[in-house]
Amino acid sequence: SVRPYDSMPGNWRNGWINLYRFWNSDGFRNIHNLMEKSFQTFGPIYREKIGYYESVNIINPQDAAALFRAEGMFPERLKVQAWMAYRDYRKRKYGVLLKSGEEWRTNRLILNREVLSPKVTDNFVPLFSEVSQDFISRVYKQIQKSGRGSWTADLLNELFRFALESVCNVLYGERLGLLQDHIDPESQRFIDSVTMMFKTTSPMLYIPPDLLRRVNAKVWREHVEAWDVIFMHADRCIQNIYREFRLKKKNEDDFPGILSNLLQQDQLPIEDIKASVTELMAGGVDTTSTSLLWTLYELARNPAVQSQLRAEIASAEKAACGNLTKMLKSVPLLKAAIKETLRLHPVAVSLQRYTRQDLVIQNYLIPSGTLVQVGLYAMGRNPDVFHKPEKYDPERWVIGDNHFKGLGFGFGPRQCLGRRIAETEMQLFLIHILQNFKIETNRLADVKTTFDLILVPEKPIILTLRPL
Ligand code: HEM
Ligand code: 2DC
Repeated sequence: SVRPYDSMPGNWRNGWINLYRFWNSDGFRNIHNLMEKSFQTFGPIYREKIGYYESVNIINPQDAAALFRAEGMFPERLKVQAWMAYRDYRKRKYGVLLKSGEEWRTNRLILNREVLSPKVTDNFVPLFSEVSQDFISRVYKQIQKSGRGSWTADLLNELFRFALESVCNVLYGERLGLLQDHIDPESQRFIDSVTMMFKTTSPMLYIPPDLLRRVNAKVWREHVEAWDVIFMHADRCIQNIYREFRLKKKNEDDFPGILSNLLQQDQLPIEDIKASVTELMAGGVDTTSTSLLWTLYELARNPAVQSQLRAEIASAEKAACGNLTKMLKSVPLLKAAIKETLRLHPVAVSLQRYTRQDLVIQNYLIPSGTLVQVGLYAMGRNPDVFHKPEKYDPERWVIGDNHFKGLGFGFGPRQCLGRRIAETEMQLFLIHILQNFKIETNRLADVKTTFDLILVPEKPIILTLRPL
């Protein structure tokens, strides 16, 4: 028979004691490890309450499938209060990231057509390829400057610049020039602000932002300042395109960019378009760059995988006669490598949904309206789910049963809107890098992970790029 909700294991009876314990175990930067430990202690399902924040946590792919099967037409994930508080405070509209209900759905369906559908993503290929090639040229320049025949560096900020240049190229159909020697200080300020925005969000998951605002706390002020820079810079980019669009200055043959297409469609109010395009621009920086850094790091530690990928790319290039769009259809191992990176190093520590009906998982009754989290980081490292989880082995995605295991971008109608942008951008970057350089590192020991709202490397990763 089905077990009642209150018999579920876990520490959920006193949220305030738990918040205190959480604080003492550096929980704000450590959620991923605490979740992994809780699954070890309580098994594949546990209930938890930290401060006000109550959730049921699951780890099995089958259980995730049950959760998503019941998500309905208007799935909702955990609302990040700090992000909503900023927009309320500055009287700005929510974009698709923060909207809910019918309004979310109509906005999302219109955006899907220009951002996510296979029909448009082929248009992104030459744009990402062009930016990747500029990155490659920049690496060769740095190699020359070093005088050592190779370039050794912490590539994180370089990848931030690559990612912002890439996402702006597809959003606005324009280059910012971030891969030149001299970078516009405003763009660097945008990049730093996105990182700061994420960093200052995590404490506010547990302490209500409205309270922090009333006491004028430093994290709230820094958070507001970061979003102010993000919105100001995005507004400027959007205004430029809007002006050009009304003057019809664009060449008809070129892909005009996502923003122009949305304006052309004329199906969303301009304020809604601005809100979501700003989210796409901010969402396009730290996510793909961090995932690419982790991938380069894993490839440096696994030279055999690196050679395999290089061979796959070479034969795909030959078969496609250099046509990149065609080539992307015959690099299964490269795509598997990106999945494998997101298994060990997901951007999101968990996926969440509010249940909209009573649900039975692991034979426990979960009442409608409960926040259920899929422990993505814990799942990726669980030996019951993945054989030899510590091994970076892209091939595991090509063979075997992967039902509800590759959830790095979420699932269903509320999955990552930037998914195709991210995937295409990362695939092209890796193709160009692998065609030009050997990736090496001295750091063979595991680099740990820190939670700064998104999961990031705990310390700088130093890599060497050496021409083949
Ligand atoms: C949502 C992961 C890159 C924009 C999400 C979610 C995940 C995720 C897990 C929640 C999905 C769910 O609840 O089912 C990732 C990963 C990325 C990435 C792993 C790169 C490796 C991007 C990029 C953009 C972006 C490049 C923008 C260009 C968004 C937006 C949402 C979202 C707007 C909210 C969608 C909605 O609520 O309707 N992402 N993301 N992401 N992501 Fe990404
Ligand atoms: C963070 O407990 C941990 O893609 C919380 O590009 C639950 C939670 C809720 C929403 C998640 C967030 C976590 C991690 C970062 C995500 C976010 C939804 C979208 C966002 C996964 C897991 C991200 C990085 C977007 C950000 C877009 C932007 C404009 C800030």
